[in-house]
Amino acid sequence: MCPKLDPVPVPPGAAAASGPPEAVARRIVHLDMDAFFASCELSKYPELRGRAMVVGGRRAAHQPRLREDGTREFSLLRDYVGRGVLTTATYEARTFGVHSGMPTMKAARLAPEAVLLPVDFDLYRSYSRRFKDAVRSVAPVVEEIGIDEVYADVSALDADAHGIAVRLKAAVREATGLTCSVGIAPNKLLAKLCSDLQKPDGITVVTMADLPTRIWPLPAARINGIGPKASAKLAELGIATIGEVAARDEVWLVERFGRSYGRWLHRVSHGVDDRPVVTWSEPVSMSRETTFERNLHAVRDRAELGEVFTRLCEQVSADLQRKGYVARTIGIKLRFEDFRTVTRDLTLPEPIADAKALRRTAGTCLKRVDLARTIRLLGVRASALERADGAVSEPERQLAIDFEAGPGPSRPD
Ligand code: DCP
Ligand code: MG
Repeated sequence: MCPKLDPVPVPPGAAAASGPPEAVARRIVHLDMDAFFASCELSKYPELRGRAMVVGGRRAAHQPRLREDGTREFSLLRDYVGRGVLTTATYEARTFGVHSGMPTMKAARLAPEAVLLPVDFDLYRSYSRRFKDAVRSVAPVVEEIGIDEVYADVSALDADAHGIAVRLKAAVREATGLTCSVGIAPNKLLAKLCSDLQKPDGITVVTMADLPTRIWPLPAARINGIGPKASAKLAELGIATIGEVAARDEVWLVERFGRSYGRWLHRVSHGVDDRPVVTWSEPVSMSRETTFERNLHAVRDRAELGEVFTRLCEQVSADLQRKGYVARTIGIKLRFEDFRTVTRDLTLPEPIADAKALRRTAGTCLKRVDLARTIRLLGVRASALERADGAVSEPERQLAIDFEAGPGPSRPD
């Protein structure tokens, strides 16, 4: 394990959260694991190294089979039939145009010889814990933002940015055997943008002086918070890159995107972001959803639908209990055969986490939906979370999403 770097003296309390006065330059890391689920799988099946491989679905039929001679037989994408989507792909598979979120059948047309593996979330969670602990062994302030990424505030470390990145990568590699990509910049926004610039196994250090050359040429949609709606509107206005957003003045953006989002666009396009790195944040909601192999009908497939519904409630309940939360609002999400999506929720007088209570409440929500059409997707969500030990949860800090959060499909967790 890498030794901790000696921090330079900091005022009391400064290590709990970053965000020193603006005059003090900060140094923020964004670290993101490379092809995370696929890389975890490679540690189980090292013979697949160098081969195109994708991860998706849960089918037992796609588990590798041990042959008599001790070698393993893997499923290939070309044999896949179904409606699943990929969680990720190795960089070898990406050369065929395959990527996260792509329907598996489409990926099969692009890379028929690629190996297909089912997901193994327990394995990914265990690697996630290990790499995050490794980052904490080097950096004093770490914020977990997803299963395979973290921010760290390394302003207090007495070493150059590149040296810190090398140490972080070495610690992660030693703990997991996996590679990651690191961006170091004066704030979270720029760190996240630049960790992606030299993937995989990259180190990218960006300063404010690099904004015109490194950041402005990037597509505006690369900024976390510029989603499909805002991108489409920017495109209508003839704006494709971050630099083209930055070239417009604030008033022009506010006139077209509203006060809050317009101002935010102006700030982020100039690389401004004062959000601190927080060591811990409360989740807003917990949800589970599933897309069926074939569309199910509320009456004709009642038993199967009921089983899946109960399992989703049990999973949400287990998630809540494992993480120590109770929820006051329980909701459901349905996507019909025509891709129309509806949600319903119910807020209870007392918070719950128990699977049976969750199932009962979600069932009440389901009764409020017209179930004439067949269903593609079913989801269950618990929100208005409170800590089971009585502490009140705070909304998670978010980037400005006012513009995106308007009418339209609900945002994923
Ligand atoms: N993931 C998923 N569905 C998606 C996107 C991602 O299930 N649509 C999962 C699988 C990924 C993990 O989250 O391995 C991390 O997501 P990333 O976007 O960081 O993608 P990768 O780590 O796979 O690749 P990269 O090297 O581009 O970071
Ligand atoms: Mg990743």
